[in-house]
Amino acid sequence: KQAAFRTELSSLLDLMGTGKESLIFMKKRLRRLESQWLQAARRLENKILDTPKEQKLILVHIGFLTEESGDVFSPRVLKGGPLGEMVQWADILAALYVLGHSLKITVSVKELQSYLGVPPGRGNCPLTDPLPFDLIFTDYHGMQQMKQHMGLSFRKYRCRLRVVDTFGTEPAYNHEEYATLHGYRTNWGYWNLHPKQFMTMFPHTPDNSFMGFVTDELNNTERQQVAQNKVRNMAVVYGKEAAMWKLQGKEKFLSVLHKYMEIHGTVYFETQRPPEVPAFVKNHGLLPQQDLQQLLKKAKLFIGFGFPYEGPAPLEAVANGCVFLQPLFNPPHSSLNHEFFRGKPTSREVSSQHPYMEMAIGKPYVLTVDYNNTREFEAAIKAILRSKVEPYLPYEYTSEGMLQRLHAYIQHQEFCSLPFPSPYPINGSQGLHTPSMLLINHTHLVWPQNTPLPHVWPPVTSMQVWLSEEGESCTNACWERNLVCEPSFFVFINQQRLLEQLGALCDSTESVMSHLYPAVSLSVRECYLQREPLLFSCSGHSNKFSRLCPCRDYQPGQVALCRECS
Ligand code: U2F
Repeated sequence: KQAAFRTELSSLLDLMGTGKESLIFMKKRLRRLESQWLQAARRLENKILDTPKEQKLILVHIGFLTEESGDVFSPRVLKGGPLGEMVQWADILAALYVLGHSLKITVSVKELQSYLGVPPGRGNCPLTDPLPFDLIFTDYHGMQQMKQHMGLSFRKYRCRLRVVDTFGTEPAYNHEEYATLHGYRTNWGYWNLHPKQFMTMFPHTPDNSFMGFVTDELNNTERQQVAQNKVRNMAVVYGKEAAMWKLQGKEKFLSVLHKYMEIHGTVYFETQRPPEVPAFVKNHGLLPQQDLQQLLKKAKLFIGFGFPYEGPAPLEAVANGCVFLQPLFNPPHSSLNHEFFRGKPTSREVSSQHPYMEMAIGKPYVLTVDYNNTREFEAAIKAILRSKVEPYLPYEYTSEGMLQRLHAYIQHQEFCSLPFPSPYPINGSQGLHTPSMLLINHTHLVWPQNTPLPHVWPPVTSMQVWLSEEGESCTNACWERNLVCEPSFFVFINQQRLLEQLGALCDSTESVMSHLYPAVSLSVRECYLQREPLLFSCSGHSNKFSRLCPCRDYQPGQVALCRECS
């Protein structure tokens, strides 16, 4: 059946259930952004007239909101607790619905069981085949619940899962046996999914799929109003919970800031002003999203104290014409050295409060400075007072951008036809005597004759192959060339001949299970190929190796899609 893009969101609200504060927050957001979603759908529809639009049956099971997982989020919605995940789930629901798919939504294990066909009271009964959904969007909590309640069929159907995972899961942590043997075991990882089944809030690692969320878009009238009403010396502090204001040395830089600007906050409080918030700060209390947007439209500066990491608010601030000022982390924070990231299935190094803002957006919208250096901090404030910036929002965070990306994933990403999790046809040197050649930019891609090319998306024609510097990851090697690492292409390039074409000398070549391979150790002329496809990793790096990297091009403002992807 064809998916027809929808022209209303109100029936979605009826599918969502009631009661929880989190659901109320999400529904309010959906109502507020309804016309933005619908307009975006019309625009996208006109752009992709010729692409396939198969309607999918989709189950959305939001595990972190279930009572069975403790639901610690709902009671904190009105108290300054995390809202980023709710923002994202509301937007995922909107996008799936507007794209015309058939949805079932659950926030309880009981409903989950009924949708999966498990009779009540028979917790671990294997599900009756076939699974009545093409796709299941869930999170780590939800996945755990499904594993418990689906019995054996969980393994069979896990290729249909899409796991919304804020900070991401790197391949080394995802592969159960490898993670256990090599110290990558965490609270979350080791599910042996295809790493692209994990979908992140920001494009953290190309090993996962970038899901994202959306931000309010300004029309021309609103842009003009923003230009007219900006208060040059007004700053809003990022942090809706008093604890976020506890940063060491905060008094010093707040007083510097106060010399130049009027400081506003949106910190939750019950009866009294929280002691962490200095008296000269005008605290509005936690605001409804819409009112926060209005405040940001007036403010010139949105300033972060280092926590929360990587939330939606800085993007909203810049979209409303603020400059975002944030602390640089030196050394970077990661699961190896910071409590917040400990136990998360990634070793990503977080170089500032919000690396996406720092690297994908940057100056003049985002300034990242060392807050311990008062001179640098003060210089940044002065520069902001002088600067003139327009509201800015990358395409990938607009409703159209999110619809485009999710549409492409739903129509093209396919993890069930891969042997799961056993290997794709991996060829060491044995296939190279009768190769067929494909010319990909500067390299010859070799694939043994009579072996079908595995189905991949994005199309392999967007590929360029490079050798990284020693110690460098493929993520960085590609990024330096204004390209993105594309893990789906590793399967094509896992070949000694390609390493040699790029200048590696291979006195020996071994095929090994490691998230660092394919790679070469240049000094000892040892080449290594990958034996386990689930371990192909853009993020892996080690000082000993130059990595063989599959890069691809991308659309400006939409890093998830190659230039010819739709
Ligand atoms: C992030 O979670 P947070 O909820 O702390 O992220 P924020 O960037 O602070 O904001 C989330 C939303 O809260 C809204 C604002 C944002 O869309 O419009 N809001 C509001 O409605 N009223 C206010 O007064 C202030 C903000 C991240 F998203 C999570 O994934 C992480 O777990 C968490 C910790 O790093 O940070």
